[in-house]
Amino acid sequence: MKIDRVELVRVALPLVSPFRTSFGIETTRDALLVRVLTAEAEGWGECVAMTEPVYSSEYVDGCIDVIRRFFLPVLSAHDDLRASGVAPALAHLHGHRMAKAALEMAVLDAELRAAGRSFATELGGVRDRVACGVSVGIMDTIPELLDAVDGYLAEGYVRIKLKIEPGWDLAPVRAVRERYGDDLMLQVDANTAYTRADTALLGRLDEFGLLLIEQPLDEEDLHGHALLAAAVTTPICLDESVTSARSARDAIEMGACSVVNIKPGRVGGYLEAKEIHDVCVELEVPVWCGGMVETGLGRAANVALASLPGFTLPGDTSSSSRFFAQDITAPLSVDQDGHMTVPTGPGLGVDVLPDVLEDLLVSREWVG
Ligand code: SMG
Ligand code: MG
Repeated sequence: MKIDRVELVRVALPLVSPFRTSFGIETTRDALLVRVLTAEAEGWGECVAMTEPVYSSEYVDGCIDVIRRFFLPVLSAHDDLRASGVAPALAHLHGHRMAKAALEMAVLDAELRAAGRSFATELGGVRDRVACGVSVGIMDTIPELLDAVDGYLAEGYVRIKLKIEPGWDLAPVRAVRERYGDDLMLQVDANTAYTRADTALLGRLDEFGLLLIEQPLDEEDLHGHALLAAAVTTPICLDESVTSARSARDAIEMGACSVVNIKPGRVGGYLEAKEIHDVCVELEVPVWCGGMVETGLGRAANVALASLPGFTLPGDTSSSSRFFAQDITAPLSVDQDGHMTVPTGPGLGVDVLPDVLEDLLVSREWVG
């Protein structure tokens, strides 16, 4: 394929309720979409960067700049570009994985739409439905948290993830365990909010039988995670620290984690995400699909990825309605039994609703 034109589309999706994590409170999803036009088909990608560099070093304005200034000129010069060629073509340009992932996703979508193949088929999916969990933000009070969890369980979610931070960890976990019992699949995510000095505190979570503790320490502190993993019984899962198949292998081999959260955006795209999956299957480490408050585009692709065989834990693959009153695609929804159907149509298998896009539009520009 040859890229004819690329449009960067920025939309603002109001969240149904504020989403608080250890790094901040989000009330709107500032989403950057990449639309690639080729002679054969149009493809859409979604960039998971946030407005500010608070989850990782990337941020939306930076992604727009690096795409426009450096990545597109390289890709547009290729007369026969395939999705598998995007990462190699950009490999000499360091970092910026979220920006690269968005471009690769759009090229892959165009390629698969042209070929009439779905993301799930292309990536190697083996399930037509995936089990879904939900990520629950930090709340002001325990009753407020329990109300939220009540609601999500009533919707069918099979696993609850509580966002934690110092001062909001043992008490919410204890309260949820007491209310719903030991059978509830429960895990926590600290988004790097703790340090090695918190080992004893994090060890007190052991009594609650959590599935995992996600990214308790700094993203660069792999050794610290290995020390922590040796000191506590709850499995340690890495999110922010895992940026490639190589870093996943290293983290696992040094004992820094025994579970991996795979987010395509964080690692440079769905093809690298599949590589990480393959490494984890080889090393017998369970994986699950993370979420970055994606629109229906990223959500559809994540569900496709989660249909691969190594995804043995429920993902943060919640319904569009978990975050948005109005998604930019037809809403993706979890069934009453907590599963989501994997899209089967060509490419992402979902389409942007032009009128909604127009309503939520912040800016759109042709960049190549
Ligand atoms: O999309 O369901 C979702 C969000 C899941 O908690 C979630 N994501 O660190 O795993 C994580 C966070 C990062 C995004 S917070 C705005
Ligand atoms: Mg996380």
